[in-house]
Amino acid sequence: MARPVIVKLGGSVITDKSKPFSYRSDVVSALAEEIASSDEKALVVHGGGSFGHTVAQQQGVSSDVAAANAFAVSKTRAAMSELNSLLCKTMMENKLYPYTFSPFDAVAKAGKARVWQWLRGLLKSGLTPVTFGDVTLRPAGLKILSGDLIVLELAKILEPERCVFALDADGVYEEGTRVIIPELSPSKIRKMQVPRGEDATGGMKLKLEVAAKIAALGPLVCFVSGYRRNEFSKALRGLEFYGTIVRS
Ligand code: IP8
Repeated sequence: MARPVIVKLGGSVITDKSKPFSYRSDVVSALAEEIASSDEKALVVHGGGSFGHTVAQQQGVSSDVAAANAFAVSKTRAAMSELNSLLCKTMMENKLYPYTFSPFDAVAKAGKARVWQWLRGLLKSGLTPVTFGDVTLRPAGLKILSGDLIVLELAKILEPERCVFALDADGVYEEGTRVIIPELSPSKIRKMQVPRGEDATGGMKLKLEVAAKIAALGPLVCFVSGYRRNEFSKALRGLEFYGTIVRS
């Protein structure tokens, strides 16, 4: 089997972050259609958008701050499950057959070789493994694990061909401008000053840190607009696209 592609569908692409619980079925539909019509074996990780992040903020839980009580954890996870089931429904309408797995940390503990074999089996069966940012138990309590970090963990296990991040921007911009940086290296990223953003996780700063680590392992990382389906499709298929590519 060819090496898979990991696709991260950003929360601000698949939802409208300015309105709580607003799912963008038209955008997800277009992206799902592109994945289904490509020959790529894709795994999908999605973010929290106006579902997970809205509740996380209300409940005061983040990737730094542990949940104060069990209610906050269940409430945040319920919002993520709700978004996940909407996304899975849209995928199926576009002939993409999702297999959601969660929580990621339990899976990861099964060991790299077994997870690789398991995910490969799902892909071979024509399924699209799907997972999402979650609330996970860490030594310091129940905190949010961003979908971006899940992409990194999956990249370590699967050694994908590339990781494609569908964003609500055209790629990575030169500081303070709308000028796209076509190519970045891990060392260039380490020298960049990027604000953290207001998410319960790490925003663009975290995405770039993750991209630098993935590219250092070998796979290419593509940052592309999730609203430009043709550019997304090209990035997915390994063709030249409008956006930012990260390679070491
Ligand atoms: O949007 C956040 O995932 P991300 C997940 O990928 C939750 O950072 C639970 C808000």
